[in-house]
Amino acid sequence: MPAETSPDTRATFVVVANRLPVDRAVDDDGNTTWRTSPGGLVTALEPVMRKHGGAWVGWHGAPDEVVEEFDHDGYHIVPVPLSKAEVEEYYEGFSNATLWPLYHDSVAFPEFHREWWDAYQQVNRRFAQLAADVAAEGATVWVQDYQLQLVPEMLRDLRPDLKIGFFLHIPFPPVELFLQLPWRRQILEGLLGADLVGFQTVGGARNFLQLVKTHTPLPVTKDSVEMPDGRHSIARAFPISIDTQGYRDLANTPEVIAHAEQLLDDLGHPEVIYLGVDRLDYTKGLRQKFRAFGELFESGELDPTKVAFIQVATPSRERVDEYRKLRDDIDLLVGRINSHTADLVRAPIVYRHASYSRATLAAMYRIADVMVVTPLRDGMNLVAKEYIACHADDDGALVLSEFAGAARELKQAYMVNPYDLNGLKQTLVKAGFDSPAEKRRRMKALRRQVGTHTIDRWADSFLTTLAQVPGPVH
Ligand code: ADQ
Repeated sequence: MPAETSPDTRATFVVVANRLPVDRAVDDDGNTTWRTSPGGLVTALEPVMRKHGGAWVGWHGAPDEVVEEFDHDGYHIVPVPLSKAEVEEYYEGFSNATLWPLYHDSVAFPEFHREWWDAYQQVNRRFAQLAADVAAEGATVWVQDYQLQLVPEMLRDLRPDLKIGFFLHIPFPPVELFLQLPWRRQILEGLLGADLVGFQTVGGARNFLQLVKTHTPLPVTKDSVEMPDGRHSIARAFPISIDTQGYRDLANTPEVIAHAEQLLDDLGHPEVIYLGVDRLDYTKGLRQKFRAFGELFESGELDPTKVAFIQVATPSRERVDEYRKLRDDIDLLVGRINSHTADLVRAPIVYRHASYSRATLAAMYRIADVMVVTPLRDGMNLVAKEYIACHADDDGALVLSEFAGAARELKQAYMVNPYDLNGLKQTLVKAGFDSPAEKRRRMKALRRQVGTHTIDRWADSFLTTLAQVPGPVH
């Protein structure tokens, strides 16, 4: 324990994640403030953190800089320093150019570099050490996501008294793909350091348990792995969700309603509005989506004077080559489709490579007749759930890829295989022009699901299960 952390300031609940839930902002007077930042993981965990209090260990986003610990919104922030080389090798390299593509069905080619792996181990060790320093005796530590898969085991070595949970936000790949990883044994052992390893889907948990069975000597009974120290490591699915009521309330504020009206006016009140909201990532199926709409507009199956497709894509990982290439490809594709229209006022595709506030997204969700979510592979996909929460009427429709984790729960969506271009086109038209009764039936069921399966329930269910896992036999 470092000298400056006294036992009484240590936390009984600790989240460890690659990024902190805050971004730095400098005001006009040059003062630094920290604002809660957007993104899947933060969106998901922020309400949980507020409820439980505690500490959050994560990187603050600037390389080669040491930031002191501080308090924010009722919890303690522990910034983890990363050098420029570590950001390149641990984050952009091993996390986002090795693990991310490998865990998403290798839809882009994963690169394997030994130096990246060295950096990954080194940074994981630092996160584990800082978590060990801030956690109180017997505390619960919840480690998040693919960047930190070695932390559970490293932390257990440092602090055997802790309850350690791990949650993987992205898919856990099929056995054959995982086995490509030269460091597969170390990753499995890293994860097994946790008392509870959570996945988005039953399929992810099954893949993991299958690997443990076939590639470690450890006995596996159902979802439980018996560890040499007598404790058990449980692997189970905990599908993540959103703050449903929070989104519902936001979508019904006068400001958001007014903004939605304004957007409709600006777009010229199209008969049908299709909407896509994604991080600009090659896993999200953007190319497939644009190609489908391009063909539909060109063939006249969708009339661009009556129908609009709005796609917003948050800039993401722009220093990783594959993402720069995607950005250029999409710009080219959208430009080509839009240049084929004779309409001088509005292009058929409204594409913005930009980030928006939650309120602006809520306004977009309100006016979207059809939400189009077509990832090639996705751990869950929160956008699908946000749409259902914000689109208050039963007249909406969700087109959803069967390869998103969300498809396991949102069964009444208009399901698509994004690789099947003709099938995708047919379903897009069907969802846009289906009978009101059919749309209502589907939306009602979807709203029931998202209304009852919330982020609170996700966190409660994970943390309750974690608390019940028996510790080591002494
Ligand atoms: P992501 O891959 O980031 O998350 P997703 O679940 O869709 O994917 O979350 C994206 C978040 O960013 C949503 O909250 C969305 O509102 C927001 N967002 C998207 N586009 C935006 C824009 N243009 N402007 C502002 N905000 C935007 C990872 C996994 C997912 C998993 C989540 C949570 O890849 O599968 O669902 O973590 O576990």
